[in-house]
Amino acid sequence: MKEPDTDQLLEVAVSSAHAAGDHAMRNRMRRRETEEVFAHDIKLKLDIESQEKAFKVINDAFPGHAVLGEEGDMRRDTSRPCWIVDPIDGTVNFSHGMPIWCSSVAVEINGEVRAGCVYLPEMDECYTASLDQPSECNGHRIQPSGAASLDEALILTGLTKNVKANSPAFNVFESMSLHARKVRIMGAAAVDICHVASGRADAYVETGIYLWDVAAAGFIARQAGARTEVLKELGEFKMQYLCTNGPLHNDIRKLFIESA
Ligand code: LIP
Repeated sequence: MKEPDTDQLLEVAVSSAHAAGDHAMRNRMRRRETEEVFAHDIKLKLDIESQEKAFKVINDAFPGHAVLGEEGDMRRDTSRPCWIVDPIDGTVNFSHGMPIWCSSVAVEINGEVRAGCVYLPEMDECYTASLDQPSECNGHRIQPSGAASLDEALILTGLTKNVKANSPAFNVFESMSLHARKVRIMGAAAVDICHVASGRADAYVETGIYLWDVAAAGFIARQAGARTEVLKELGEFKMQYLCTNGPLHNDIRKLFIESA
């Protein structure tokens, strides 16, 4: 199969993320219609509908490509270009009417991301990058912060839906909070990682995050000059993941590993 042009991949990633995000946004009065409810998470009807919107854009443009989405279709086909979609990252935020959520679309060829888009409809921000184009937010170049010492760092993290009493995530939170200026849980991993890419935050770390949460945003962050690392693979697309501005990487990695 002839490799598609990178500009075209980016264009489709952007259209697909907009199709998902705009659908959720237009239907936000239905944000409490649940498909499944868990103790610390929910799946919405709009998650599923928005993923269908994103997949349609991809399938129309590239009928031969594979798709992998948070909602259901769980195969990572590396024999052909594979699109990785999270139609609503930050579903709980979205469902409560908090504006921090996004639609995330990345495309991989031979297991490497070539283009990605993270779109925040309510914040009117669209983060993009491709192998040929730098990381941008709404068409403006972005870059990570230059913070080099932990005591000036703003670190973002999250709590997996499987959180339990005495979960290592609480130890990590405590230890980071005691060393950094602030630790925040904003509720949408892809948004957090884009904040590291654009210098609003200095690092993001989480255990139990999924490939579709990090595929586009991690690529955007790397193309902006940030550093990303899968600290541990946890199976079924789940992982322990770190993204930093670069200078803080080793210190935060060490702190995380010591406290997790
Ligand atoms: C969620 C995240 C959130 C994280 C959760 C979860 P969803 O994704 O982005 O920040 O802490 O582990 O994965 O379920 O809203 O797409």
